[in-house]
Amino acid sequence: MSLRSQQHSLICQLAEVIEQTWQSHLELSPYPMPAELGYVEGRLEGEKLVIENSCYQTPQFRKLHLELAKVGAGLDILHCVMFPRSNYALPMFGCDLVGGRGQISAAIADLSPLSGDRTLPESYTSALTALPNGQFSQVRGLPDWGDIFSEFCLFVRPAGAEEEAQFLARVQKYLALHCEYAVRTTPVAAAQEAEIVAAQRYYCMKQQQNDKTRRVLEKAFGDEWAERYMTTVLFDCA
Ligand code: BLA
Repeated sequence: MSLRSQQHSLICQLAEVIEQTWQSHLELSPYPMPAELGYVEGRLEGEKLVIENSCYQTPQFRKLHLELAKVGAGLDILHCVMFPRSNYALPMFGCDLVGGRGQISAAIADLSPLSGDRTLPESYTSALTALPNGQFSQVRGLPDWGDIFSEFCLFVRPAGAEEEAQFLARVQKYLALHCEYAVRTTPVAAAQEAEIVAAQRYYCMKQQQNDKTRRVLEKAFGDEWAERYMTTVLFDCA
């Protein structure tokens, strides 16, 4: 990927970790992405916005999406979501890194529950509780729409290389735990699928309310394009 080498080092490292974890744990096949959305260029207040998408599917996940974006020289973004198929009762892994010019301002990662009662499976709760608590000097508060996230949601502004390394290590554990659980999981009965679909819809609807993401896309590509991109590429419903 050409963008990767130009981005903040935490973004490059996390992109590597995500792809390696997917490749080593899951059975990847290509995901049919509309050709015009795989690589996109726009202009944001005179600065170039470049977006590169890589997408896969597996028996358990209808879409694994890793997106890297760069706005001019100053804004680097990594966005990643693992959308489970509607017949797998799995949480939603999501991660967003936003920063540039040497500083990541927002580093967020979560395994978000998709069950009707909005709790994680017991094996997630016990594994995540057992992880060492990172030491982060700047923990950030979730926005109003953030009720989709779990109690294990990590949202920080990493201060320095040591905190960046801790963030990376923790996300790597989230990913490995999630992939290991996913491949052991058996599909649910058809009658349970509606609940999973509804929970994914709710998750996507909330994420679509992130005005910070929307504004970046609107400024570069216009309101209509931003709406289409947020609802069909970033957070499409099952
Ligand atoms: C924040 N996301 C942001 C910010 C920007 C973007 C500019 C503000 C950074 C800051 O407050 O320091 C922009 N993110 C983007 C763009 C894309 C993107 C343009 O992914 C894609 C092209 N967002 C996600 C996912 C999660 C997420 C999967 O895409 C979580 C799992 C969370 N991003 C998220 C949250 C904030 C954020 C919670 C902070 C929002 C706020 O404070 O209001």
